Amino acid sequence: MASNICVNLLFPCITILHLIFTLARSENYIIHMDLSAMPKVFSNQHSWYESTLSKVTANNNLTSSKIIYTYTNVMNGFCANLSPKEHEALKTSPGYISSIPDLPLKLHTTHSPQFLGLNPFEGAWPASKFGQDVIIGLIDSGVWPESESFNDNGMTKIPSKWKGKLCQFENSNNSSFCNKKLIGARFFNKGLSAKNSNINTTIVNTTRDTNGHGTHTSTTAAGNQVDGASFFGYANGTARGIATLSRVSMYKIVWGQNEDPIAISSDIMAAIDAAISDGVDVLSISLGPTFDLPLNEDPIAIASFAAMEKGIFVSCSAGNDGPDFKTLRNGTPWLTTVAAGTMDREFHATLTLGNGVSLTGWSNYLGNFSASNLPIVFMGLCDNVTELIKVKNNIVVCDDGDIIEQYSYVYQANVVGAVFISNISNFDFFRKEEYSFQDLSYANIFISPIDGEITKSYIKNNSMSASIANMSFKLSIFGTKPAPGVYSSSSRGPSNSCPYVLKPDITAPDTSILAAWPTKLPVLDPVTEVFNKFKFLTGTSTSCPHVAGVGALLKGARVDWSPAAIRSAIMTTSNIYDNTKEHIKDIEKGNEVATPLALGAGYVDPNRALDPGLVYDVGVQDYVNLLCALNFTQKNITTITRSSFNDCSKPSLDLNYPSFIAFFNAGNSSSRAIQEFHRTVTNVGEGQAIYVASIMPVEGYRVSAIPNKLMFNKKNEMLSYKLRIEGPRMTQNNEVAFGYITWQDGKHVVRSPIVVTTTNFNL
Ligand SMILES: *[C@@H]1O[C@H](CO)[C@@H](O)[C@H](O)[C@H]1NC(C)=O
Ligand SMILES: *[C@@H]1O[C@H](CO)[C@@H](O)[C@H](O)[C@H]1NC(C)=O
Ligand SMILES: *[C@@H]1O[C@H](CO)[C@@H](O)[C@H](O)[C@H]1NC(C)=O
Ligand SMILES: *[C@@H]1O[C@H](CO)[C@@H](O)[C@H](O)[C@H]1NC(C)=O
Ligand SMILES: *[C@@H]1O[C@H](CO)[C@@H](O)[C@H](O)[C@H]1NC(C)=O
Ligand SMILES: *[C@@H]1O[C@H](CO)[C@@H](O)[C@H](O)[C@H]1NC(C)=O
Ligand SMILES: *[C@@H]1O[C@H](CO)[C@@H](O)[C@H](O)[C@H]1NC(C)=O
Ligand SMILES: *[C@@H]1O[C@H](CO)[C@@H](O)[C@H](O)[C@H]1NC(C)=O
Ligand SMILES: *[C@@H]1O[C@H](CO)[C@@H](O)[C@H](O)[C@H]1NC(C)=O
Ligand SMILES: *[C@@H]1O[C@H](CO)[C@@H](O)[C@H](O)[C@H]1NC(C)=O
Ligand SMILES: *[C@@H]1O[C@H](CO)[C@@H](O)[C@H](O)[C@H]1NC(C)=O
Ligand SMILES: CC(=O)N[C@H]1CO[C@H](CO)[C@@H](O)[C@@H]1O
Repeated sequence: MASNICVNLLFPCITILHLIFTLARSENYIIHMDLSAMPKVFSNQHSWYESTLSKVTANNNLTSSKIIYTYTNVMNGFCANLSPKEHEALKTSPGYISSIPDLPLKLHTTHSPQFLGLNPFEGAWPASKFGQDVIIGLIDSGVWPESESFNDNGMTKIPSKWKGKLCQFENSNNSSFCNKKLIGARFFNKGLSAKNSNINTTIVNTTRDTNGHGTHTSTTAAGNQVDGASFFGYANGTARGIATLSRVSMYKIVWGQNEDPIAISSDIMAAIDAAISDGVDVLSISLGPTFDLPLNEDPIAIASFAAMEKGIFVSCSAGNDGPDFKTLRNGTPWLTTVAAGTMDREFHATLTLGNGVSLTGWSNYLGNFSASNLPIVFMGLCDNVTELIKVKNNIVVCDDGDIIEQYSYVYQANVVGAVFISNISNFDFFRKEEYSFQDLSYANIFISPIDGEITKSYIKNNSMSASIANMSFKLSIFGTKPAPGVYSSSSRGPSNSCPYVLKPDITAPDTSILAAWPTKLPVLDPVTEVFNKFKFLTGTSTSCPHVAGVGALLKGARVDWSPAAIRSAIMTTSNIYDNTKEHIKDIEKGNEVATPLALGAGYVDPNRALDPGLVYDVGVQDYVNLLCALNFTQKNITTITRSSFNDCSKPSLDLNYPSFIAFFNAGNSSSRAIQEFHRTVTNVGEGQAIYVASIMPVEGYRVSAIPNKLMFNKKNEMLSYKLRIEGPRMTQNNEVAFGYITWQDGKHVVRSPIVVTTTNFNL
C-alpha cells in the first residue's frame, strides 16, 4: 500500500524503458548507404546490401541473411546484427556512409475535446467531417481492438488511397480484428529480438497492446464516440478522440508488460518506413530517445524527415523530464513538439459535519461509500496505528503531516474513512497527478488547513460521541480556475539538437486524460486486479495524440496544407491566456508566467487553427539550409535527407518558423547587440488583407518589425518582413526574456513568441 502511494506521487506515470544488456558481442547497427554508389548489376537495394554484407561477414552464406530490416522510405540502408570486426570491415565497403547503434527509446507516459472548444455544429469538427478521410498512424505499444472506442459506427468506407493491408493479431493476419476505424495493425520486433535473443518469452507476434499506452494514445487522437464512459464514476460522460472519425493504423514497437516496456531504434525506423508505404496522413509518436542525440543520429528525426517530405504531419511528445530547462526531447525542426498542459477539471468530495456545515475537498477514492452519520474524531497526526485501530469505525481527522505515512497508517488500521488536513502546495498534486491516492482501500477526503480548523473546532465543541459527519464522492468539477497551466513535469526547451529553433511548439491537454484501456490490463499501479475499460494517463504522451488529432482535423479541412503550414496554424492561433484572462502559468515554477520554453507558442485551439489568416511555411530546402548552417557535413545531411547531393549554397540558421529564439552573448560584450530574423508569411485567408504588427515587448530589448504593415492583394500571396532585436550592452547570464509579435488584420490574430536568452544558456 505504502509503496503504491510512493510510486504514484513520486513518479508521474513515466514508464522507463529498460535497456537490456546482453553479453553477446554482436550488436545491431543501422547502416546508411549512398544509393548513388549502387552498381547497376543489382536490381534492388536489398540485394546490394546483401552482397555488401556477405563480403564482410564471417559466414558468407547468402541464404542466412544478417539483415534485420531493409529501409526504403525513411533512409537508404539497413539494420544488421554484426560483430565489432564485421562492423569495422563494413566501413570500407563502397557506398558506406555511416552507422548508428540501435538505441533504446522511452515512452513519454474525456473531457478534453470540450475543453478545447470542439463543437459538432461549427469549427474544426464539421469543417473536417470529424477527420473522416484522414489516417492517423500511431507508433506505440499496440491496440486493444475490442475496445468500444474502436467501433466504426457512422463511418464511411476506408479511403481508397490506403495501401495498408495488414491487420496482425495473435500470430496471424486476421482482418476480423480491424474495421473502418482501426484500419491497420502491424508489429515490429525483429530488431529487438536480434538484440536480445532471450526476450522471446515476452514477445508474441501480435499488435495487441500489452501495456495500455497505445490503446490510450490512439483513442485520444481518434477514438470513436462511446457514451457512458467513466473511471469508477469519475469523469463520467461521453469519451471520444479529437478526430472522432479519423482512421487509426497502429504500428507496435513497444514490447513487454505494463511495468517493463522496451523499444529500440531499428524497430521504430521500420515502423515509420511501413507507415509511409501504407499511406498515413498523420503520425503520433509519444516516445523518444533516452538521451540527447544529434539530429543525424536520432532515429525519429531521421525517419520523420522522409515523412515530412511526403506531407505527413508528425506530432511528437516533448518528454516528461521537466521542469528544468533543456530537458526536451524530439526538438527536431521538422516535427511538431508537444508540451503538456492541465485542464479545468478537478475531482471533488464533500464532508458534511453534524452541524450542517459542508466542506469541499479533493478525493480520488474509487469505491462506493454509502455509510452515513458516522462518528468523526480528531486523531492528531494519525501516526499511531494502535490508536487508529481503536476508532476504525469512525471517520478520523488527521492533521497536516507526512501524508504518505499517514495514508498508510490509516490503511493498516483498516479505518472506514479519513479526512486529511493538508496544504501540499494548495493541492497542486491533485491538479498535477489526479490519480494520486487513486484506489479502493478506504474513503478519504483532503481538505485545506482553513477547513481543517472548522472541522477540528466542530469536534472540540461536541462531546466525542455527538460529533458526526457524512462524506460524498465523485464530483467532477469543470471550470476550475486558473486553467490551463503548464504541467509540472512537461519537458522544457531549448532543444539540445537544434537550439536555433524555439521548442516546444505547442501545449495540449495532458493531465488526467480519460481514454480507452485494455480490459485485461489492471488500471491501478502497482498491479492490483482492478479493471476498467477507460483509464487516466498523465504526461506528454497524452498531449501528443491530441495535437495529432488536431493535425488530422486540419488535414481533413485544408487538404493542400503542408505539415509546416499545419504546425504554423496550430501555433499562431493558440492561447496564451488562462480562464482568468491572465497569462498561462507554470505550475511547478511557483505559478510564474510560463515562458515559451515551457508553453511553446501557447495552448492549442483547434477551431481557430482552421482559419489562421497567415502561415509560415517551410520547404525541404529550408531545412537543408538549416542543416548546412549547423555545420553538418554533406554525408551527415545525406543520412537525414537520403539525397547524395545537398545544396549548401545558402546556409541559414534562420528557419521560416512561427517563433523566434535569439541568443546574445552574456556579459558586457558589445558583439551581436543586434539580431535580425527574416520571415515570409503566406496569406491563406480569403483575398485582400492588411496586417499590422504589434509587439508585446521583451524586457530589456528593443524589438521591431520591418515593415510593420503587410498588404496582401490575393489569397496565397507571400510577403516578407524582418524582426529586429536590439540587445542591451549587458545581458545577464541565463536570463530568459520573452515577448510576442502579433500580426492582425481585424479578423485574424497571428501570434509568435520571441525568446531572448544568453549564448551559454544553461539553467
Ligand atoms: C547456408 O545457410 C543455410 C540456412 O541457414 C543452410 O541450410 C546451408 O547449409 C548454409 N550453407 C553453407 C554453405 O553454409
Ligand atoms: C501476414 O502477412 C504478411 C504479408 O503477406 C506476411 O509477411 C506475414 O508473415 C503474415 N503473418 C503474420 C503473422 O503477420
Ligand atoms: C480471426 O479472428 C477471429 C476473432 O478472434 C476468429 O474467430 C477467427 O477464427 C480468426 N480467423 C483466423 C483465420 O485466424
Ligand atoms: C528466441 O527465438 C530465436 C529465433 O526465433 C531463437 O534462436 C532463440 O533461441 C530463442 N531464445 C529463447 C530464449 O527461446
Ligand atoms: C514471431 O515471428 C518470427 C518470425 O516471423 C518467428 O521467428 C518467431 O518464432 C515468432 N515468435 C513467436 C513467439 O511465435
Ligand atoms: C455524471 O455523474 C453526476 C453525478 O453522479 C451526474 O449528476 C451527471 O449527470 C453525470 N453526467 C453524465 C454526463 O452522465
Ligand atoms: C459501485 O457501484 C456501481 C454502480 O452500482 C457498480 O457498478 C460498481 O461496481 C461499484 N464499484 C465498486 C468498486 O464496488
Ligand atoms: C501508540 O499508542 C499506544 C497506546 O494506545 C502506546 O502504547 C504506544 O506507545 C504508541 N506508539 C507510539 C509509537 O507512540
Ligand atoms: C503549508 O504549511 C507549512 C507548515 O505549516 C507552511 O510552511 C507552508 O507555507 C504551507 N504552504 C502553503 C502553500 O500554504
Ligand atoms: C466552537 O465553539 C467556539 C467557542 O464557543 C466558537 O467560537 C466556534 O465557532 C465553534 N465552532 C463550531 C464549528 O461550532
Ligand atoms: C559553424 O562553423 C563556423 C565556422 O567555424 C562557425 O562560425 C559557426 O558558429 C558554426 N555554426 C554553428 C551553428 O555551430
Ligand atoms: C555536425 C555533425 O553532427 N557531424 C557529425 C557527422 O557525422 C559524424 C559521424 O556520425 C559525426 O562524428 C559528426 O559529429
